[in-house]
Amino acid sequence: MKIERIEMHQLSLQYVFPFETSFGRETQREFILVAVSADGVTGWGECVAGAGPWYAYETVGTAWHVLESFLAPALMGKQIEEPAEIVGRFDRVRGHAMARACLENALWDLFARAREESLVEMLGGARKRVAVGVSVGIEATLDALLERVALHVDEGYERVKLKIKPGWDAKVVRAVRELWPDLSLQVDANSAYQLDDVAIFHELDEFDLLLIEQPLHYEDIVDHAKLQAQVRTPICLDESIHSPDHARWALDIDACKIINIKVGRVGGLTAARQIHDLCAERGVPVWCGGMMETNVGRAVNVALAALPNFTLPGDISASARYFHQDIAGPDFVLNPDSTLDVPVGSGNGMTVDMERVAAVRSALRVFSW
Ligand code: OSB
Ligand code: MG
Repeated sequence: MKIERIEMHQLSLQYVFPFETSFGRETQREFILVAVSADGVTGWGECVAGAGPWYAYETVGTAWHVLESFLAPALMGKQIEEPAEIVGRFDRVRGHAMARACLENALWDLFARAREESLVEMLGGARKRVAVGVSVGIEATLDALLERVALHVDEGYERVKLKIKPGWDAKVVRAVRELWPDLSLQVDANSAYQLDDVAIFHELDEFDLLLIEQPLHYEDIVDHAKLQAQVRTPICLDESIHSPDHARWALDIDACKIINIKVGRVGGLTAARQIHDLCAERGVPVWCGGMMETNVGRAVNVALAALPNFTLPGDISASARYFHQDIAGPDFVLNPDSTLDVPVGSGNGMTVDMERVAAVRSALRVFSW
């Protein structure tokens, strides 16, 4: 297919409730949505870079720059036969995985739609439903946190992830564990600790957690390997894994026992599937992380999580957990068994609401051939 048109939309949506992690609190999601068209078909991709360089160095601003100045021009007018081809074309750009990923994901959607196939079929996933959980942010008080967890447990989530940071860790986990002894529970530190804090991780070892996510430095694997050797609970890496090579390096030195795969962080669906395959070969479970996406990004996550080695519940909650009104639909609704249905429609299964996009848009850039 010859790529004839690329649109970049900068959008902003208010969260249903603020989300706080060890790197800060946010009340709205700013993001870029891209549309790639060829032969009268359009595919969509969501860029998961955020407003500031907190989770990763990429931001909406850097992604916009890299997309506009380098990636979109490299794709415009090109004849492409497979979405994976783009990986080679984008190789010259070092880093900027989130910018690369949104265009690659738009191509997957475009090709799937052109072939009248679903994204999950194109990826080779077989599940009709995927197990999911909910990521619970840091709250002002322990009571507020317990209320929030109760709300999500009542909604039907069978797995909860608690965001932790120094001063908001063992006592919070203990309180949640006491109220919900059988809940599948895990924690995410977003790099808020150092190896010297090992005593806290020994304390966390008591609570039968599924995993401890990214406790140490966001680029580290060496200290994580030292920590994993000293704790029982599996360590899961998020921020430190940017590519299939990073996954291999981490597994080679036993820096973790589990990997959180985020499509944006690793540069697209091709790399995400490669990490899935590598982990499957090594007997290492993976799960699908989330970046507070709209339904466009969520549809990609759900399709990816339908691959066989995604054996732990993903951070892919129902649409209602994120925004009052999404920019695409249909919404994802939680099934009573804490799963989401995998879309079966053509492409990612989503229809973008162009009126809604226009209403929440702050910038638009169009390339046409
Ligand atoms: O570390 O997993 C993370 C959101 C933004 C940045 C980093 C993270 C998260 C989440 C959100 O935990 C999970 C979700 O999208 O539901
Ligand atoms: Mg994380």
